[in-house]
Amino acid sequence: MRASAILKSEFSSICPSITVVVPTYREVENIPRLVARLQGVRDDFGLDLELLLMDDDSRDGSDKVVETLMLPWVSLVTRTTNRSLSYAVLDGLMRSQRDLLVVMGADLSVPPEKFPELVALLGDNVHVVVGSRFTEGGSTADDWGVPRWLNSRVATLMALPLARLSDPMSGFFAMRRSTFIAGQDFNPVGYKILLELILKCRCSHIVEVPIHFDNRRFGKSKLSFGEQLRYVQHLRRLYIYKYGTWSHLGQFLVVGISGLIVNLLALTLLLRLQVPGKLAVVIAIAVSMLWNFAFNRRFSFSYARDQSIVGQLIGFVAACSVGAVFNYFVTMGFWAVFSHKQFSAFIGVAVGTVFNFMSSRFVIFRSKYIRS
Ligand SMILES: Nc1nc2c(ncn2[C@@H]2O[C@H](COP(=O)(O)OP(=O)(O)OP(=O)(O)O)[C@@H](O)[C@H]2O)c(=O)[nH]1
Ligand SMILES: [Mg+2]
Repeated sequence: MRASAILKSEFSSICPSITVVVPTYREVENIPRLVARLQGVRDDFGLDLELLLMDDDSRDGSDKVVETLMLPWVSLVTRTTNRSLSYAVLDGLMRSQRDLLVVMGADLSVPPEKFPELVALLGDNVHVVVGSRFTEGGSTADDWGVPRWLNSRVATLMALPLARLSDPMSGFFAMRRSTFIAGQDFNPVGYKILLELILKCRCSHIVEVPIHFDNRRFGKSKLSFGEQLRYVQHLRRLYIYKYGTWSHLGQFLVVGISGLIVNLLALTLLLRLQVPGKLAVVIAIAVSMLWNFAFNRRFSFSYARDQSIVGQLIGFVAACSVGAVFNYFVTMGFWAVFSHKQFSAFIGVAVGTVFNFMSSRFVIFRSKYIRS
C-alpha cells in the first residue's frame, strides 16, 4: 500500500481536528494558491481542517481575497498590535481549540501536501514533527548560492546546543495542542518560532521529515539582515533560559577573549606610536578592562543594567585587580611545584578568570531577578 493510502486509512479511522496556522504579511498572491492546495489535501483525506491566516495588517487586499473565497474553514485574523512573525504564530496557536496544530509559511516554499505526514507521526512520545531541508532525503532549490547556504549552516550550528535538529530554522512543523498549552514563558524575538516552542514546551522527542524547499514565486521574502540579528538575540535569550549561569559564563568567556584581542591590538598600536613600553602596557590593560566591563554589562550580565554604572565599574576594576593577584600567586605556586611556566600560567589565568566571573556574577552584577 502507498504511504498516502496508509495515511488516508489512518485519518479516516481517527479523524483528528487540525488547525493550520499561517503567519502572513503581504502574501496576497500566495493566499489563494495556498488555500487551493490545502483544499486538495482536505478533500483528499476528508480532514476536519481549519486554516488560520494570521495577518499583520498587510493592507494589500489579503482580507478581501479571503472574503471572496467564502470558505467557512478559512479565516484571516488582522493583527495590529505586537506585529511580528513569531507572535503571529503564537497568537494563532492560542486561538486554536483543535487537537493538532500545524505551522507553515504562506509562500509555498514547503509543500502543503506534506502536512498529513507530519501530523500522522505525532504521538504520545513524539512532541514535534519538523519538515526539514537538511535531514536525509531533504533538499533545497538548486540556485542556493554559497553565501545563502553558509548563512543557513552557521545559523543551524549556533542552535545545536539548544536542540538536536538538522533544521532548527524550519517554519514547517506540527505539534499536539496539549504540548503547546503546557508551554510557558514565551518570549520570542524575530522570526524563528520553532526553537522557542521546542524549549518552552519542553519538547524532548522530535522527529524530522525530509522536505523539498523551493524558492518563493510570488511576493517578497521578509528575511532581512535585521531579522538575522534578531535571530542571534533570540538564541541568546534561549541559551540563558536553558543554561542559566552557564550561559553567563559562556558570554563572560567570549567577552574575555575579545578583551584579550583588544589588549594586544591597543598595545601594538601604542608601541607603534612610540609610547614608552611600561605606559603602553598600562594603557592597554585599562582599555581592555573598560572594554570587558562595557560588554559584560551589556551582554553577560545585562539583567543588572538598571543598577549604578559607577558602582559596578569600581567593583569590576577592584575584582579584576584581586583576580590578577590570585593569578600571580597561583602561577608562582604551581611553577615552584611543577617547574613548567606555561602550564602554571594557564592554571593561574583559569583561577583568576573563575574568581573574576564569580565576583562579577554574584557580587558586582548581582540581581534577584534575572531577565534576558
Ligand atoms: N504575521 C506576520 N507574518 C510574517 C511576518 N514576516 C513574515 N511573515 C510571514 O511568515 C512567512 C515566512 O516569511 P518569509 O518571508 O517567507 O521568510 P522565510 O520563509 O523564513 O525566508 P525565505 O526563505 O526567504 O522565504 C510568510 O508567510 C510571511 O508572509 C510578520 O512580521 N508578521
Ligand atoms: Mg519563505
